[in-house]
Amino acid sequence: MRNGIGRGVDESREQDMVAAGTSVRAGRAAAAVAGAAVLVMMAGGVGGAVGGDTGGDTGAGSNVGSGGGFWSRSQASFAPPNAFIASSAITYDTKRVPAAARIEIAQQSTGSGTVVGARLRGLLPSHAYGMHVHTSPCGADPEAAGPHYQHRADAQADPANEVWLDFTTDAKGNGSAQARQTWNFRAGGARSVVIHDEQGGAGDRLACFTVRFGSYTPPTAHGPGSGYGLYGRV
Ligand SMILES: [Cu+2]
Repeated sequence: MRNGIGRGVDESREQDMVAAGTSVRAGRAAAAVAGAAVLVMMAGGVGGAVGGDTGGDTGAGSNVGSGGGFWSRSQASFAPPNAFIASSAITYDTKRVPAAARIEIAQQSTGSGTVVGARLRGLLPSHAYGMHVHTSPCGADPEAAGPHYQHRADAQADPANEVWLDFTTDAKGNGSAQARQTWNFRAGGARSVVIHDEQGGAGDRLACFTVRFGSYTPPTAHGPGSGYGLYGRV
């Protein structure tokens, strides 16, 4: 990634990745991580830049860089709550979120904030869906996911204080969304995304995907980003 001066976020991210022992190639590198999890580097933000399909039905990968940045990508196919093979993605309404529709959520967190991206396939064509980050993991009961994650608890329910990922599918039933915030998630505070039957922050819950969103940890006194480079103090 050849970013000019002034692209400090990307630069520090790359530094994190190198320091963590992961090779980076133009934002499309997929590196196998222990435990068959897959970490995908995304260039220039999430959303449309999410890398290739890793092939599995369900997959998740994440990484905490030594500079405190956090990456994750999770994907799954939707299944009803009573499916023989349980999924981390549950559909409560198979008419509007068909079983086997796919979802992928990517997150990037740095000292500058958080970007959450979503890609979906196999939904109703040309259909408006609402979607947000919620506080709790999904369950058989749509309410299990709890309320919207809020940056300032009990504050305004709007896209600045929450993570809204409303999207409208194309003619093939595919959709994508991205939300960019200047803040980061509290550790363990954001655990799912819920798809709703309408946009704008309300609506019945059609489906849910359990995602372990990460938080940002500022660099410690001796980590890279605090004056120490790969070859010593810089
Ligand atoms: Cu919601």
